[in-house]
Parts: sequence; C-alpha cells; structure tokens
Amino acid sequence: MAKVREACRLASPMRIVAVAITCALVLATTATAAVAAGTPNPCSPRNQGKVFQDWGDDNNYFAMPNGGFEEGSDDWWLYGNARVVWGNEPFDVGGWADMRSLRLSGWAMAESRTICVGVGEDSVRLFVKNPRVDGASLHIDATVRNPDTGRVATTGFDIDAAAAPYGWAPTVPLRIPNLLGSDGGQQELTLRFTTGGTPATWYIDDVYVDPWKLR
Ligand SMILES: [Ca+2]
Repeated sequence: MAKVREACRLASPMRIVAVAITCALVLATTATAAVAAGTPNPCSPRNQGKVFQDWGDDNNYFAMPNGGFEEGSDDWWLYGNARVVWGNEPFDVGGWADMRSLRLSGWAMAESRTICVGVGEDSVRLFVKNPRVDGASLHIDATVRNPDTGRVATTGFDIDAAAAPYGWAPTVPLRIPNLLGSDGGQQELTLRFTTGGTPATWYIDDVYVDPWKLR
C-alpha cells in the first residue's frame, strides 16, 4: 500500500487559540479498516449555528451525531477508560441545559459514528479540556473514505498538554482530508480520539463540522 506522509497546514489563526495542535496527513490508496463506525449518517440538511462566534469564528457549524454527549455514548464507540460523565464545557455552546462531556483518562479511545460530508465540509472543531500534564497528549484522527473509489486518507492532529493553558478551550479548525473528485460528490468522515504519552485525564465536548458550502 502506497502511503504519503507530509506536513499539513492548519486553517488561518483565530483571534483566540488556546489549544496548540500539530498534524500530519497520511494518504492510503486503498480502503482500510479505519472507517468502520456504524452506518454512515447521510448528507441530509443539518441544523447549523455560529457556535464559535465568541472566538472570532463566524462560520456556521453542525454537530457530529451526539457531538455534545448529551445522549450518553450513543453514536460513539468507547474503549479503555473512555466514559461519558457529568459536566459540560463551560461555554454551553450547545445549549444551557447541556450537562455531559466525554472523559478520556489513562489509556482511552473514542470513535465517532461515520457521517457523510460533501464539498466544502472540510473542517472539524471541538472543545478540549487540557489536563496540563507534562508529556501528555491527545491524538485526533480525521479519516475520510470516498465510497466510489474506496480511497482512504487520515489527517492526524496532536494536542500537547504542556503547550496550552489548563482548562477548557476550543481547538483551531482541524482540516479533514479531501478525496472528492473535481465534480464534487460525497465522502465519509470518522473521528477518533486517543490519549497518549504521560497518563492524564482529558475531556472533550461539542464536536462540530464546518459546512462551508451552506454558510
Ligand atoms: Ca455536552
């Protein structure tokens, strides 16, 4: 299987960016087991909102299925010490009544339900609570699969706990790979979160996708 690894470029810096992220892109020429999380949710119209407006980002976003973990572990596959727990991110961008988030403690992994994304739906943004433990990291994989060609690509992002302040903050927009043809079409997106390095306790909440085409 041919693979290409190269540095990838993040979106334009936002006014407030508290979560530092490094990333790498891996392209695979054939499908792998990386995209396997349930029946893909369709590209039907989805509720949108300017949920990151307070951070200088006026784009509209739609939530990943159960992206706020208010339905417990529905639409997520949890491994190791991954648990949905009481306590929301403090900005309540999903609504004042929200009260849950995902805790990743020690070794833990969480994988989202696969969703369909179309042209321009090219980035993901979420809230992370940094444990501020030296040597701890949170790895995020954004994997896409083109159902027509079977090609798969993954962009991997690493959040270094020592490089960001303690506490809840939005990530920068995380660019997902583009395996769409010149005539557009659709691709399938799956997100995976994995703890790494020094054992620590991370939290994530309110996972969103930027539907650029509908802005
Ligand atoms: Ca929540």
